[in-house]
Amino acid sequence: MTTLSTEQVAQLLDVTVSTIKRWADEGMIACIKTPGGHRKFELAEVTRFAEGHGMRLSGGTPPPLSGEQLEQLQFGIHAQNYHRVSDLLLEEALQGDREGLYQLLLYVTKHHIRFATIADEIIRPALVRIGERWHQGSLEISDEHRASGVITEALIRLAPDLHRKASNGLTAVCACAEGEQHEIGLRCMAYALELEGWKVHFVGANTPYETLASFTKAAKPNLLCISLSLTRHRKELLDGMALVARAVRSSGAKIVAGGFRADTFSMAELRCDHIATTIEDGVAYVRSAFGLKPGPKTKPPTASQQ
Ligand code: B12
Repeated sequence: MTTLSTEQVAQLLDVTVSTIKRWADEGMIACIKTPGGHRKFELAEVTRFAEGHGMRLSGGTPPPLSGEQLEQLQFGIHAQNYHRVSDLLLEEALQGDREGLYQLLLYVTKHHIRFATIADEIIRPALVRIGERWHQGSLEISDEHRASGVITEALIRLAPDLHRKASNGLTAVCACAEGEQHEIGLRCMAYALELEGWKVHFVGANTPYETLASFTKAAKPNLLCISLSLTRHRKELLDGMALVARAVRSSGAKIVAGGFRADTFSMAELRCDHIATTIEDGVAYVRSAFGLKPGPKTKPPTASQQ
């Protein structure tokens, strides 16, 4: 059974905490009181109450999920228990449910969860588990392709719904290293930058080093973000990065590398200014390097939410 605090119910129904307390005290919405005197509400009861009173749970229309899954989603969001949300994303991705997956991500973003958190704590863990299952042989390559495909598609559909800050006048180029097809993490970084007001040239997967060098020379970005998950052609990668770095440095730009295996290199080897293991980390570096103001922080869960 999923229980919620008064604050969580207030957030969910988009009313004040004192309104919830009053409704509970008047018996309009059922709750139990803990020995410490705190009201606890069952999510199912809150959902029934909202339906009975023609109210919408905040975050718009919930995605098409079963009652139990919806409870799990709402609990996961309100308790900042994102692995629960990631489990649902994994299920939708494995079913290849494009619409369901998009609706799920849309619903999550409408609950003001930072995009970096969605990428690092919801999307990435789901794909890591897909990778593990594929590695163990319990998932076919076709299932893995379909799952990463629907996630990519959902992200592309989601982009116009994401709230962007006003332009900060800075430009970034985002590209995967030569031979590198893993581009979901890079796409997430590109969106995270756009939300901060950056103009982004998304060059995407498998960008030959020479092309990237000439592209950055012409685009004169302030930042180059490069993503690397494969390490098999190490020498080519390091030579390629040296070529790219020369082009990027000529315009005084910074280079940030990230990706599944990026931290197996040193910054000196990659000729970059920072190696990020998460989007959160990449965004924090970029903010500090370019003197940009941070956005509002996600509140840490209170003891009653854990
Ligand atoms: C989906 C996937 C694919 C898809 C990619 C589709 C696409 N459009 O991106 C496809 C099917 C193409 C694919 C192919 C292959 N894959 Co693959 N793939 C994966 C899988 C399951 C998920 C990757 C992913 O999208 N993760 C989600 C994103 C959000 O996470 P992420 O990439 O780690 O990014 C996060 C951070 O790293 C960071 N980040 C990433 N980039 C950047 C950039 C910047 C600037 C910043 C700041 C941060 C940042 O932020 C992100 C959010 O936290 C992983 C499993 C895993 N454990 O990761 C294997 C995995 C990466 N693949 C692997 C392999 C081996 C392959 C293949 C060689 C398989 C084969 N035999 O053909 C090919 C290689 C293709 C190629 N040339 O690149 C291995 C890599 C092992 C290694 N490095 O030693 C993994 C780990 C699977 C495994 N367990 O063995 N793959």
